[in-house]
Amino acid sequence: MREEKIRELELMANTIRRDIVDIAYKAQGPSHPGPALSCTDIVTALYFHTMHVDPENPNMPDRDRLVLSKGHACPVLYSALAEKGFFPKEWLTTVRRLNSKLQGHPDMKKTPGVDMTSGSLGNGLSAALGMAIYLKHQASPAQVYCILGDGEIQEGTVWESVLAAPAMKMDNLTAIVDCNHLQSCGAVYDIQHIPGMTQAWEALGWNVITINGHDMREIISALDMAKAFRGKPTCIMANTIKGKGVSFMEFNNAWHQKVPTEAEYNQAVSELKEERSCL
Ligand SMILES: Cc1ncc(C[n+]2csc(CCOP(=O)(O)OP(=O)(O)O)c2C)c(N)n1
Ligand SMILES: [Mg+2]
Repeated sequence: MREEKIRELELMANTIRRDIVDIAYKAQGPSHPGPALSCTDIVTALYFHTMHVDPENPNMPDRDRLVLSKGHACPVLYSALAEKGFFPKEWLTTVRRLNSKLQGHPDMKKTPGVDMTSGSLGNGLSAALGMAIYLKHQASPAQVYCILGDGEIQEGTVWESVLAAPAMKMDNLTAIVDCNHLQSCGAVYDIQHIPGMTQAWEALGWNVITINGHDMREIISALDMAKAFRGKPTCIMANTIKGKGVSFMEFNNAWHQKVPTEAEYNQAVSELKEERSCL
């Protein structure tokens, strides 16, 4: 991929990070900035490089689908959808407000472009698998992507789909695990670490690719490989940093769902100040 395209994607990720910080400051209540910032580069690559979607026709039958299984990170999804043109950017100032189309967790009945309602952790991969089975049955070229948290995969329901998808050879399904090493109450390692997690997915029949989830070249190349891979679903293990991009939010789990003060908001915005080129 050309250097300019990578740079454009990085600048878009920066714009989306600014939106996330803005939402965190203006939303009615805590909006999970840390979890959104850890998967910003991945969501940017999906919407601005990989996924075939049409903002004018959000329900297009052959569109690629994204299930944000870690639904609490929805500010990143709302920003990407707004930047892509699914709805006006002004909506981003209404997150979590009464009667807003942008609620604290994604709602497919309220928000154009949201493919699956989520928020109750552990359910997204089964929904994504269901979509993949349907699309294959329709001989559709569409791909299904599902972003899971590394704490979320402690949920037993996730593993039913981890077992079922390879048995059904669902090569139109890509799971992306946002490995930021933290969950809401502390470090994944201290709470319920899954030893040999990569090998576990591999042993159960997945094509596993491990990447740095903030390196746009690695993300793009993994997504391209996943799309081309035949016979097995792909799992991208993305090593990330919770709060990535804002110095005082990085690695700091207080930002799982904290609202910034005015001074914190201003500092975050100044750290993310960078002009965006036209995509
Ligand atoms: C079934 C269920 N239990 C508990 C919660 C509350 N909850 C919200 S975020 C979170 C931690 C998730 O950690 P992880 O999956 O690692 O995502 P991260 O925030 O690190 O991106 C929890 C327990 C929930 N949303 N759903
Ligand atoms: Mg996590």
